[in-house]
Amino acid sequence: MPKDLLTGSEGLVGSAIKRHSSKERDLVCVTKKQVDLTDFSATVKMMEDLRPERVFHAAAAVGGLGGNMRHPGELFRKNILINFNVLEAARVTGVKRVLSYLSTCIFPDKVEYPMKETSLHEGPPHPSNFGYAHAKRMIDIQSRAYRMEYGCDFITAVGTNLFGLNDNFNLLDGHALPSLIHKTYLAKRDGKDLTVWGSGKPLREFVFADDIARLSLWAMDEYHEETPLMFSHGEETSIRELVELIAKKMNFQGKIIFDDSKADGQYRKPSDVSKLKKFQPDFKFTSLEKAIEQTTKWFTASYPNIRM
Ligand code: GFB
Repeated sequence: MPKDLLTGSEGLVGSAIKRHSSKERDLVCVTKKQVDLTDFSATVKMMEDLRPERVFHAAAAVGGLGGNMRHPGELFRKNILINFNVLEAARVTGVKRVLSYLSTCIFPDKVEYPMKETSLHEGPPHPSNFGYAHAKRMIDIQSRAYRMEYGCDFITAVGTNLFGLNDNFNLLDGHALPSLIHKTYLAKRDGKDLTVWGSGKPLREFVFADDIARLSLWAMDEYHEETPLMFSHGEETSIRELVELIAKKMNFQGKIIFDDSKADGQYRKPSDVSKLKKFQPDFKFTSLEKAIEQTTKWFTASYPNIRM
């Protein structure tokens, strides 16, 4: 049976790919406890031992707004090493296909909206994402440079604000949606107010990780272009609307406070989804309400055995 390798299999996107992987393929999952992807010799040895035909590269060092602002150096260093090592080890061991993940937060802060895949390098990213964004942009450069010189059929997909099961629910370093689910759970349990960072005005495209997994399996089979592909429905939701939806789904009746002393980060980063629609006109994204319902139910049932 043809073998696929999945990096980051315990993470948000990786665990979703595992849930959706096809029975016709042998999906081998490696976790950071098994292989240190920041170490090239360990990475290439793993690829030589496994000899996968294709790699879903979902491993990354990720922070939300808080984490990114506090650790620009660490996020740059770890992601540059992980990404270079995985793509170079894949190349030298003859892996046919690598699908890697970019993110809308790495796009230029001042760019024509909605953002097109081709505008990735047309200006600096928002300062809050400085280290992470520059490291992640190099996946696009490495994938395209390897395609030019070595004919590597490596592709990249752009995630927006992804969420779902097995997310990082850390209250300081997590992304907005999982951190807010965690905060709402604690505020309800302890009868406290729910404090939200910033004004609540920023807009984000929240996409369910299971939808990214389904699109990833399709792209690995069918997408062969050098330019990244936006994996999003293109619908924006304000942080305020998000919090109200989470509170409703978790039946939180307490007070919701917006703490203006905390950063808003980028105001919005809408993605142009016309290219995905051309390839996948009938793809149905999970509704935000249904996805949040599944995620909050999973969180409440799993707590405290969650990543936090
Ligand atoms: O997902 P997030 O942390 O990062 O969203 P970005 C930040 C937005 O949510 C800001 C508001 O407007 C915050 O003010 N927010 C409100 C909160 N309450 C909270 C909270 O409790 N925690 C957090 N984290 N935010 C991310 C990048 O940028 O975009 C990631 O940091 C990733 O690396 C992701 O690429 C796609 O959306 O600003």
